[in-house]
Amino acid sequence: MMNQLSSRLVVVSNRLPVVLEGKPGQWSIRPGSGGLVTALSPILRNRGGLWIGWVGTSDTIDIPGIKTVLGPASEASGYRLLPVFLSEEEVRLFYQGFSNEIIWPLFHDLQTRCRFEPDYWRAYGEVNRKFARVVLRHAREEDFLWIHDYHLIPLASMLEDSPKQLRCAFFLHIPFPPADIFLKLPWRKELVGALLRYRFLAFQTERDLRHFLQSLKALFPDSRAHREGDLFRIDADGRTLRAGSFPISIDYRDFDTLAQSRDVRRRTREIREKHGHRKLLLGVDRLDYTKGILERLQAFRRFLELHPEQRGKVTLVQLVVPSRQDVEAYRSLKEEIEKLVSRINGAYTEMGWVPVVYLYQALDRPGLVALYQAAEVALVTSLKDGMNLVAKEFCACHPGRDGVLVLSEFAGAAVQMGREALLVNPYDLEGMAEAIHRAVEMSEDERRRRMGRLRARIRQQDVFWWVDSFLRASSDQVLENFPEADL
Ligand code: GDG
Repeated sequence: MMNQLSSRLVVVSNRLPVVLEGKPGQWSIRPGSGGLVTALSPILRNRGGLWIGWVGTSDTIDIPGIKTVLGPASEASGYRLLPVFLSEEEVRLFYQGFSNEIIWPLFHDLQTRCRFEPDYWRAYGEVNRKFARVVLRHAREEDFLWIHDYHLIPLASMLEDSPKQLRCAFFLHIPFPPADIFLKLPWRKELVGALLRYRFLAFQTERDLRHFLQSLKALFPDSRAHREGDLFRIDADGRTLRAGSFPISIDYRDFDTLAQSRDVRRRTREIREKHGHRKLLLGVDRLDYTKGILERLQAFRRFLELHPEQRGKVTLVQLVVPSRQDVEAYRSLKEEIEKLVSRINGAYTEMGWVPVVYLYQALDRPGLVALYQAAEVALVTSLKDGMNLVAKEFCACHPGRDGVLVLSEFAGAAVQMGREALLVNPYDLEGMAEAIHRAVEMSEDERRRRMGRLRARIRQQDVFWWVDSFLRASSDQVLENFPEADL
């Protein structure tokens, strides 16, 4: 059996794991945060890997300047960061267009938000070809290529024309929709056909994988899929590949340790004091219509209507992190959220108590962890979500086991956390209002019991477990038939 990752790892994602700041001639770079970078960095360092991705700016004038600052950043991280440069037009058509106005809404079951523009599709192909050129320049045949997410679905097919035989695995971070939704996509066969060009496909949950298999069967009626242990073997369009589900997770220990640090405990106390030691409910989301922020605010209003005795005792803190501000749907969502917050506050504010505290900003990590810890209840009410890491982070930040998680049944996280969290249907406002009530009234015993179990599971199934299980399951498939002597 092939040793788990006996070859070099090449990660390809839409964005590099660094944040580029400044302007031509004055660039600076800071490392990105997040579990994925933390989990992959040691592997990339040990094997001298590569990470290929877009730098996040459409400034193509000062490419040499950007490359100059990436050099030291590569040295600091211990693996090479290789940039892909996109023009303004490519960002508009490929990133804002095909990725965020077609795949993103469609894969979250919101097909009415899609703009099926043929120009978007063409740009999607062209940019993937651009990524493919960078990959082909730097990757070697014996490498293990791990391609991430919906921006890069066609990448494996675009590497195929080259005489260099590259072997790729793919992980989809967002959900895969049911066939009756997916089949609305004008380029449905091309996209599923492109996924078949990978040797290994990974989804967040078994539900996503099954949805993919439904569309596969509809579009490639001769295809066959059958179970092989935890995986599926797929024979379709002249290819054989394997597919499985691998729920992504967080660096549990890092959050847990930070939550117990002196600085964060002090900040937690300060937050609680500022809110007069009332019960804090918390929402933390990127600005996105899939996160169900409006529905959550409506449910909170209904809770205040139905339970007048709770007024003045409970505060909802809603942190919204700016995101995709160049896409119209996101700008109007921000306005709608702000209007609804003002309406709720206008209706219920009393002297010394404001029901909704709305923060539109990104906090630093200790600030975020303190907020998680200060809150008694987290409201994760996505209309649909690949996983939702906020749900896991909230639990990791409660070493005292005293938090309650209200969780959408349509978040991937519900598969692992659904028994102990209070599951809700985010479209059912009254059901959510009742779940909020149950959460604020839950006895300490029950809270501790549920949170204790959630924490134990996330501790065990953390992001390192996720990377390890993905690589274990995929490396045999990806590197199959590869002559060992060449490794
Ligand atoms: C996609 C899928 C899937 C939030 N506010 C701040 C901050 N955050 C960080 C959180 C968390 C991350 O943002 C959000 O992750 P999610 O998983 O909730 O959502 P997406 O961004 O939509 O991610 C999702 C994920 O990919 C992984 O596969 O779970 O379903 O949609 O980590 O901590 N971080 C900081 N300040 C903030 O104010 N520093």
